[in-house]
Amino acid sequence: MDKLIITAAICGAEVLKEHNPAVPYKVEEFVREAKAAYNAGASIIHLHVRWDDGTPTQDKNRFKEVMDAIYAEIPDVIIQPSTGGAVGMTDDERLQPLDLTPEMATLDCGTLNFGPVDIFVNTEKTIIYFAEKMNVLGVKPEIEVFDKSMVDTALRLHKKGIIKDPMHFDFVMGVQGGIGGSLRDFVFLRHSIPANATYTVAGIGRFEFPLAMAAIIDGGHVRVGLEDNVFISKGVLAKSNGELVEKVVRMAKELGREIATPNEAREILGLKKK
Ligand code: KMH
Ligand code: ZN
Repeated sequence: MDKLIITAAICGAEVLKEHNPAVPYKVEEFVREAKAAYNAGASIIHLHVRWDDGTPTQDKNRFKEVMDAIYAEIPDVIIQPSTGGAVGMTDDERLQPLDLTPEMATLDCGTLNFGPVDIFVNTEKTIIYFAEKMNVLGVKPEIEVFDKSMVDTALRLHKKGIIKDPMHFDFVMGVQGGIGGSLRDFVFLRHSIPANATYTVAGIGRFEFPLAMAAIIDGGHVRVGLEDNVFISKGVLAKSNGELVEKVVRMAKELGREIATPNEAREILGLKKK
């Protein structure tokens, strides 16, 4: 079984300091949270950025500022910018971090209700536009699926050569409007991807740690972080992204699964060594 790749989704676009004061807004807070996650065992930082007042942005200069500051402290970490951004942003607004040619970026593979009032729009035209830009720039997509239909969309685009091998999926499970977070749903997604594909699982809210456990056992990979869940245990706020990663590392240790370094993660995912 491969070593375990832990991704830390340190910020997100929806969660606020009101939900957990450790959510980063300022550059130094991004560095603090990325470093805490990395020191605990994360090899990938899934990154959204904000302005100092907390407003989410896809501004490429802000991404550059935050990424440069993170790399200055932890040069070997893998930074995976979001191209999902926040609900309501235009395609070209969302695509800006690709101009920095990151090693990886997210590729959201379908539209869904996102909470009680919002819709996260990803038409097939948008998905193809994003995927083709990633191909031209040599950016590896992490295929974000919030439901089984999105796996099917990705597989169809893979068949057409638009999404390339080896595919790497992120099962985002438990969003209100997407697939649930049960073990049955996890097994359904897990068995819907090709044998040569890799996956990570991002359980939202209370699903974060049970699904992490399932993926550790199954040979998959795990995403945790304040974007997905602000609690370390029921009713207890996590002190940092690092604390969430530490919990996954403890779980993996109990189950005998070793943790991947960033370069080991690069090897598993087919990225170039840094
Ligand atoms: N903020 C969500 C609307 C991604 O990072 O690619 C989209 C999202 C997915 O978080
Ligand atoms: Zn995200």
